Amino acid sequence: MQTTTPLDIAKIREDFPILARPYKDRRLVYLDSAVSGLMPRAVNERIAYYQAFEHTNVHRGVSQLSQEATDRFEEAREKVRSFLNAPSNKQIIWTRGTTESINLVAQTYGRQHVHAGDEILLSAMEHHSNLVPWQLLAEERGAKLRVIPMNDAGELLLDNLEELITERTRILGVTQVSNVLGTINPVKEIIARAHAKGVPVLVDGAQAVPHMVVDVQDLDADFYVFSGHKLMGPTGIGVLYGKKEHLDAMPPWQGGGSMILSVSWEKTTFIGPPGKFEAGTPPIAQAIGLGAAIDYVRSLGLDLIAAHGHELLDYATARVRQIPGLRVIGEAKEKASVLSFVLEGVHPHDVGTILDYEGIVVRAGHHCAQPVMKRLNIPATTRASFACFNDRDDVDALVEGILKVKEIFG
Ligand code: C6P
Repeated sequence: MQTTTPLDIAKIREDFPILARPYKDRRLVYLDSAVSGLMPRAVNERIAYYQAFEHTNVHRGVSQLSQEATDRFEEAREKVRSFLNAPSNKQIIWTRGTTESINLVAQTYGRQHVHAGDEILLSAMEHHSNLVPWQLLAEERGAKLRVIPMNDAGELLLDNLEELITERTRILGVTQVSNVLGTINPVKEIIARAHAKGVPVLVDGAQAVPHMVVDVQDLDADFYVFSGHKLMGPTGIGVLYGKKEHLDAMPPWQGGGSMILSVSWEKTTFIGPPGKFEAGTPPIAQAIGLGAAIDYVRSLGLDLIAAHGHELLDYATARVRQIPGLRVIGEAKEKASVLSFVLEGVHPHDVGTILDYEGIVVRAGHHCAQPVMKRLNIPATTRASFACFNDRDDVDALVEGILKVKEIFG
């Protein structure tokens, strides 16, 4: 059954070859886009074309081939710049993913600014990627992590934010969308309030970019990070956006080729951003693939994708709520299309495994957010996440699958 949003879901589904493959002798019901988006044919084809006809190294050669590869690579950077509405493509740094982007900031900006007794403020719903790098830094520096708490619905408690931001706070890290709860955090407001106290903010956009239009200038984010594979691009590519004044002042992270002005045994000098942070041969095909993914989502329209996701989330939430013994985890007023739940008497891993027998791919576990599990006093959840190619049939299959799980577990 189609949704009522203007996206032509049947046509969109044809863009994803994987949806046509048999899975457990059934129609593949992919409800795990929050772990990794499926790649549309256009992205696969763009990568294959690059590999077959355009590939060599970038920023190194005098050949036309090398210039062409460099042009395609830099065009992809420009697509990311425009996607985030960053002021300059010099502020777009390629990384391997969200995790690497955050580690880069922690180990450069963080090491420059965080010293003994300082504080790093994070939200209670951070993915391990926006927690562990800061914890490593805090341990190294003798600094302390502080936490913005959340309520049982999975909403950040921001009333006392100004008290949590002290004169020792050196950076605030917050996810725009929680990968477990689906909560959309008011990052623009958080950034304004942090800035009022002179504290820069890193926004983890890993789960936001597939669901909403992001404008880093409007947000006034100091750093914004995301992964290509969550946006229907390939794995192995991610993005770090940073404000110019931060990137200019930060030291390089890794050393090597392509990031230097001059090297001697005595001293090395470096080029400016983004090259300063891109030592070695970059993930060229992956960057070009991410550019193609951005073209794809923009051709559908991010606002239409968001509206479709909301409609499916509302439909799915209403349907699963009718299942006795099922509890939705994450009931924030503002949510992206992520639906976590627990089923009384059945471990989420068992739920996920049985759903998989039925051809329904979901994620089960702590979702790399153990502090969230601890806060909500649950070991894990089962999580369904929706994308532009999902329809109500997928949700209905999920509901039938859950009923089957209940049948098996009595
Ligand atoms: N979340 C999920 O199933 P990487 O692995 O670097 O591409 O992304 C890490 C990451 C960072 N922040 C958020 C909010 C995320 O959701 C993720 C990845 C996946 O929820 C895998 S654990």
